[in-house]
Amino acid sequence: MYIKRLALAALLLGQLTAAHAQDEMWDKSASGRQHPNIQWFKEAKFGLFIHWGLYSKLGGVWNNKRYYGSGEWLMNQAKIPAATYAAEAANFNPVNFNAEAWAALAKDAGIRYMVITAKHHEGFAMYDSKVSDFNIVKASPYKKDPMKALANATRKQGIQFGFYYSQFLDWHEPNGGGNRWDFDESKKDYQRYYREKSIPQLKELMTQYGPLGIVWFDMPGGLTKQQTQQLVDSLRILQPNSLFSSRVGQGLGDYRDFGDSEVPPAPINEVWESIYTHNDSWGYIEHDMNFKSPREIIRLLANVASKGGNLMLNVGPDGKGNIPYYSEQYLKATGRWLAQNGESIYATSYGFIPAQPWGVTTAKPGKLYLHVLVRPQDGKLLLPNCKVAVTKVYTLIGKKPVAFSTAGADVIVQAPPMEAQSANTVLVLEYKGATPAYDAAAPVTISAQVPVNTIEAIHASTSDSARVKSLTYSHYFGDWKHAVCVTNMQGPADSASFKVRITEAADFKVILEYACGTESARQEGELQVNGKPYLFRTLRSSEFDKSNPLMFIQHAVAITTVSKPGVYTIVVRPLQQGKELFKLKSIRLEPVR
Ligand code: H79
Repeated sequence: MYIKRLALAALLLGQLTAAHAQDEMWDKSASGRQHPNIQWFKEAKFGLFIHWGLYSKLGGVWNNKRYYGSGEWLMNQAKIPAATYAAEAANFNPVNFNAEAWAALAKDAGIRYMVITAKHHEGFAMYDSKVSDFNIVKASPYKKDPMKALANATRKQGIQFGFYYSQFLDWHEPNGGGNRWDFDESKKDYQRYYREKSIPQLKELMTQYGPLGIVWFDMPGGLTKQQTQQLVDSLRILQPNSLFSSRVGQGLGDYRDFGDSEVPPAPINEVWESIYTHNDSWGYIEHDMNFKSPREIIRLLANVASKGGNLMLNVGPDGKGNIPYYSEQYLKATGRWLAQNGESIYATSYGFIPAQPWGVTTAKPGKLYLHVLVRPQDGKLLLPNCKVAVTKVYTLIGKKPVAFSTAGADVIVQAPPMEAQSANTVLVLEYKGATPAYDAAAPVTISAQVPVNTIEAIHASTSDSARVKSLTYSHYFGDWKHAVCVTNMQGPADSASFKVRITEAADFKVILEYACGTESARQEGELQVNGKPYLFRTLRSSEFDKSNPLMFIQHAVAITTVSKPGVYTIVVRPLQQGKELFKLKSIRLEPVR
């Protein structure tokens, strides 16, 4: 028993520190299996995540001290005793909560599914639970069940409704995961927690709130694969149509979630979701005003869709039940864009043309949507290796015809004049015949008609010990960031090489974007453009430490003259054997003016 518990504790520790590495929760062999009700989710593309709990009332402040980062982690950050924290429920009275208004906002924003926290790690149930009195009806002066009203109002708007439920972490309960400041880790009985609170509450949520589109699990722990399977099976019978998020653990979810605030670097032919929050916290923080602009949201949505996924964007209503002003305004602005351009997002898959200097693509049968994010100076949008019979091209808004031509395997679309500050101007290309496969190995297009071309690390072919890796680090507490980099280049044989297609003769300034710690700094490296060497010495930016920003320097290292268009190879490597040269995030090529 003791040994078993030790093993469990080790497992739990492992899961806590690696929790943001969501890859470990997704069993890739599961991608062949499909939930019978997955279709709506594949088509939905845009979800609204809502973090709302007792932490929303505290707003990131405890004992007059302000905390930054994930506000829903306040109890943990400030190590607030469970009893003291629980007493705060008496001050939680979200009198401004208006289910109809929230659902109407979601509708206006073009949202197709909503997931709200029924219970987060703090352990407080935001609904009428018979399983634990630590809930909004019993423990707060509000006394009503907001989830009932919200489930109904949301469905009335034709939006799928789901619950987030933290199935393992519960800082209120002696046997729940995570609270070691009040409760002795060695005395915890996780099985008992699942048996007495987690599973019974999940059953309440799955039987008393109508059909749920999703049960969004988070942070698995304390269960073997077999036990997780039993948990899933016992819940499945209650609602066979509900989708379970991959964070149920052990590869048993119905679709794949990436890490918090993570988008995969290239299209993935699976059902998946990226989750982002509107500012720097999931739960409301009164001093967090760092909201993403409508343009940022629209571009994030297009980027996620161009890789075949859904975006679920989070907002954190406050303790009175108000959605932050900027969240409301910017969601509505996103909705106005979607009302005109939704055809290029909803029910699409990733486009067969990889990301270009001008933007990204999404697709439906017979249609390719060109999301123009940067209009090239000459307006020419290159669709390289676009082996389809194009029948017409037109603007999505207004259906105005757009000129195009073919040149060998390429199609060139002549972009109309665009509003200078356009978030995303969409053109539609219709074609006949089979849809070509996405070519992940295609050369990266470099154009002299845009201010900057970025060659991301994902496109590197590496040799010897060099590796392409996704690095995870954070800004504020729990405010995760992800960067795909070429790592482990330690000697001349460890190279990263990139195939590029440069479309015009021009001089380019070459800028290496990398992170470099003290030990890596002041080493010599070599950049080659079609064999021509350019030398540089690394500059220190910052060490890699997962709880601090990873700072990337943009180090201009050379001018290179490209005398004719064509396919070129760019290689980066250390000149001598030594420490890792740097973590290379991208190579930027700026046409010289
Ligand atoms: O609900 C939001 C987060 O609160 C939740 N997922 C999103 C949707 C989440 N729970 N845990 N995590 C995300 C990852 C936790 C990472 C941790 Fe840590 C690393 C916990 C302890 C070490 C970050 C760093 C938080 C504390 C220190």
